[in-house]
Amino acid sequence: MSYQFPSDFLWGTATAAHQVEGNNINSDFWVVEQLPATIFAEPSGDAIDHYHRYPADIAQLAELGFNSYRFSIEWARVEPEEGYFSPATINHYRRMLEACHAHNLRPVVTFHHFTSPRWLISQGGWTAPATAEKFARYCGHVTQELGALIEVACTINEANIPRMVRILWSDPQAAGQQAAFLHQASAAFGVTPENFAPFLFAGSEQGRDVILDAHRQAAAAIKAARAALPVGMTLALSDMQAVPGGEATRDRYRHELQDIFLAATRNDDFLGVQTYSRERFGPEGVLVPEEGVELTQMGYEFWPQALEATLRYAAQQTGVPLIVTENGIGTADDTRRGAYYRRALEGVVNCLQDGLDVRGYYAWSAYDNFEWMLGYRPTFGIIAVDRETQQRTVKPSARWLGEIAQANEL
Ligand code: GCO
Repeated sequence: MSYQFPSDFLWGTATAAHQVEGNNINSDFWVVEQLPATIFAEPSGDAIDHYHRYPADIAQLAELGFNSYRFSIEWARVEPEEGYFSPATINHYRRMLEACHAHNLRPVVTFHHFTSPRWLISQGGWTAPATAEKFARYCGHVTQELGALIEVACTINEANIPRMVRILWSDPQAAGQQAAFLHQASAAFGVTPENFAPFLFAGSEQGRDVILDAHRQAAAAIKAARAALPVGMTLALSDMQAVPGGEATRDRYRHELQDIFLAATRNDDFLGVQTYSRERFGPEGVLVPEEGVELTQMGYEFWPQALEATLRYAAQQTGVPLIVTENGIGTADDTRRGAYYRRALEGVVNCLQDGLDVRGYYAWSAYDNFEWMLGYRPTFGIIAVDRETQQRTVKPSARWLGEIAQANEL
């Protein structure tokens, strides 16, 4: 029994500037990737040279059958020095947006996807309250210049992930390496280790409050520049499950890592839901993956049904329209990627059939790309890239997803 998606359903793939463009040299991540004590497996370098190769890349995504493309505009390129907004960089992203329209790909733009300008970190980064206004100023400028070409605006990618890094993923075994890294990194920006706050390091309650204020101010600045532009944030939402006796613990973690952020989206035009797997909680906290469950390259459980669960939870908690702005799997086996996407999309169909307002689906990622601290090892792309030659190779999962998108039917 096939299912016909709503006629205006958005079908796309997602990328992030730092992970695909290359040579993001004014960003905080570029600096820390080069440190002797870096926690990055390798530097991002040229990435997949999407900054120059986007015309052919965008044409290829359209040819596969997608009708939208989610990408991020890089603040560190737009405003390399505080108060200097580069016209050449704005025109670069204008050309990207025009290329999307030329190929009938509706552009979904993320204004911040983990990386920030170096100068912001030297001023206290994402735990400094003044950052909210500086971020809003950047968002307002970009929207003044490019808003007419943008269809959907995501202010901040995964506003809750710094809290997840701090609360869920801190690794006591890595404390020594992290201390050496923190010492070198904070010195590189002329701040104390306590004031070193790139986005992923702003996991304190203060950082959370600055990030949420930045979202609110940015949304207002975007609306002031272009009232008709739908604005929201995206959140990392795993399906948080409790084993018997773990309910109270799960509720406590879910409140800190999801509910507080979900509540902050209730006046937005949409919420971007980004789901990869589930997390199980016992009375003492998060549990290791369940015995016998297949694992992905990231060590996550192969759990595509998590998407339906998080969509239902987000709908119940926010009441706003939802867009799946990221969903996918790091795997070297593209047949497992295809199986994952089919099951995840079946979950989206279940939600739509129950009347949930889900407006689009974006596979993470269009390309194998720079997976942050893990470097290029994890492969999330539906298109492979040989980084020696920058040759793109479409995987079977890309053709299958593109056909679903073109037919608008599963
Ligand atoms: C994130 C980011 C992406 C990741 C993807 C795979 O959720 O961390 O949005 O940049 O690459 O999720 O981990």
